[in-house]
Amino acid sequence: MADFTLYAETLWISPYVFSSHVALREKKAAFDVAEVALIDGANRDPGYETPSVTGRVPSLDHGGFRLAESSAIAEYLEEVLPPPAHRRLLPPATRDRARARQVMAWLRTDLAALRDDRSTVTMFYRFELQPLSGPAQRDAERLVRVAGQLVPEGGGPLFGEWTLVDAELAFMLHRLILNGDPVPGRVADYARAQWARPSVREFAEHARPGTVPASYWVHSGTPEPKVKRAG
Ligand SMILES: N[C@@H](CCC(=O)N[C@@H](CS)C(=O)NCC(=O)O)C(=O)O
Repeated sequence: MADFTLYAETLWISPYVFSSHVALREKKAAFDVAEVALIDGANRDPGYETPSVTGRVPSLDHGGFRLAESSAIAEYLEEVLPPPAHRRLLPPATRDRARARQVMAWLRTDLAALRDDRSTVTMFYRFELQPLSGPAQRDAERLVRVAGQLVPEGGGPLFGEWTLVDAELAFMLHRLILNGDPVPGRVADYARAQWARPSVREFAEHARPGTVPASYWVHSGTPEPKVKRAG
């Protein structure tokens, strides 16, 4: 039996499930995935909602202990599967670790217009999207500026060695890259290199339903992508 169960969602598009899935793989943890049909509101079923506390995915079961919130899950995994026996998720130096937490918190709370205009469903399903709105364009510029400030001159991970923030920042940048929105060379090279990492590929290439069910827009609260008019 696996040590952990990761509660995920059926479309494999959640950036937060992505973070926890990558973290478990990088730790080489033995884990199963249980898909929760957010598209049918199954996360509001008391059988899921009560033990997860918040009713969101991801949540993690570890021997009967249930934990949600992807950043809390990363911190928990770092403690129960500590380095050096298991790969580090956060940088070893105090100030680098603080900076990594800053970026991870920022990615979870800011850039709302960009997250609406280039929701993760547009990364994994094909839409003919309209150009970014003014606010989303400003978010994109801020994201690129922040990444440009943090990515080392010669490329490579932000803190010398790979950490989870590299996967999360690359995921955010791929909202633009996968939709053909411009990202300048050094930042794009960084994001593409991080996107090629096996733990990241596994999530990106995971099997998905062929189409997005209509119920997704009802239950997820995600606005339907603004597509170009035909003709
Ligand atoms: N801050 C949370 C966000 C989790 C979250 O928003 N998950 C979404 C899927 S991407 C969800 O469960 N939505 C269903 C709902 O809120 O009803 C984390 O980092 O884990």
